[in-house]
Amino acid sequence: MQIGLVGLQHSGKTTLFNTLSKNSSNPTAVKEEAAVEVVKVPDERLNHLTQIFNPLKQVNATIEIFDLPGLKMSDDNKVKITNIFLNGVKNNDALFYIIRGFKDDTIMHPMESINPLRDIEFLETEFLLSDMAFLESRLEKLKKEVLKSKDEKIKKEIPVIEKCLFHCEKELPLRTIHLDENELKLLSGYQLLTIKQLGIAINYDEDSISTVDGDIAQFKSKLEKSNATIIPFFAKIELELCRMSEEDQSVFMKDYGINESALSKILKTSYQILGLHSFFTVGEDECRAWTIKKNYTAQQAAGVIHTDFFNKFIRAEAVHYDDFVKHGSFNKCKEAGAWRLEGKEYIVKDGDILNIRHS
Ligand SMILES: Nc1nc2c(ncn2[C@@H]2O[C@H](COP(=O)(O)OP(=O)(O)OP(=O)(O)O)[C@@H](O)[C@H]2O)c(=O)[nH]1
Ligand SMILES: [Mg+2]
Repeated sequence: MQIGLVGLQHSGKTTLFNTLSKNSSNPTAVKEEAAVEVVKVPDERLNHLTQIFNPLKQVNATIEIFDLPGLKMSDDNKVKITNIFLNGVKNNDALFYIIRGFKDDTIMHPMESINPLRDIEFLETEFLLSDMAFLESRLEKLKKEVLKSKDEKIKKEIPVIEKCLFHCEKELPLRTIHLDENELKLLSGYQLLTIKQLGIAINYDEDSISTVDGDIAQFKSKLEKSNATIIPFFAKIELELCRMSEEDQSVFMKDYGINESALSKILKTSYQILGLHSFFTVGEDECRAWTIKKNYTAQQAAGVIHTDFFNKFIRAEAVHYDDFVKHGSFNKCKEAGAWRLEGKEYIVKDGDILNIRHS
């Protein structure tokens, strides 16, 4: 899973990125290309399973986080969406707008004042215009090609592009359009921005902690049509805290009145907007968390572990984590009727512990 941090210049993307990667020394230098870091997804349930099974290793799920260079303004008050930027986010599954909420006169804001709602709406509009420009030029090209070529793919693509354009013309982002699997496949190679799932993270300073919740509630009601999740975070405070031990960190966060770290919020939101959840495998070698789509069947989940498990799937032995913790062992789960044998169509639940039987 790939997540891209995008936004106007100096909103705190790199500061956030450094807290996520627990790297407090990376200078927040201006870069032309995206920096990437593979982040372990913290998982209390997995930690607990590791304590019980005492395996050789614990393998957490991971997520790749991309720190994109800030978007600059052009002279006509538009944002410059460069090819470097588009290439940087091309394979991202979801984007997070990193929006400036902190006040600091020594750090310039490209629009010269602090107004998170304006910045969010500005990015939404600019990204939508970028998508429309792309779709329009693509459509024009396809309409020319279709006259010369008998390629069925071109014929199929035209109505999909038209459908997307029609949606954008209503000022709606492509993430809110319904596309079937074939339509999505046709669009998958393109550099569309609003088709990606969206989280919005607003970077506040210490002085705003007590008023943040009210702000966020207000933004949520104004941004309903964006279909995005909005979270506040405190990059500068957290960057200072990430040098401390985890214990000290949580004490200081409580002192500040911050009840959850930016990393935790970003990860939870990513799972939520991408419709993902986790299942576990356990054993003497390793205890491991796997990330899958919420609608995955047991056979598809088995395929995430190994393609052979998909092809040679017989059954999945399943116990839910909560049942396992309640009863204490697989044998006790069997006695209590909490141990199940599931077929390939079974929809895996968040927190299932699976053992795949295969031929
Ligand atoms: N006062 C204050 N400064 C902050 C906060 N968050 C980030 N900064 C500072 O703002 C400046 C820009 O932060 P960066 O994290 O580099 O911002 P960025 O979005 O990566 O910037 P670009 O990559 O140039 O777009 C740095 O000097 C940070 O130390 C904050 O919450 N409060
Ligand atoms: Mg940066």
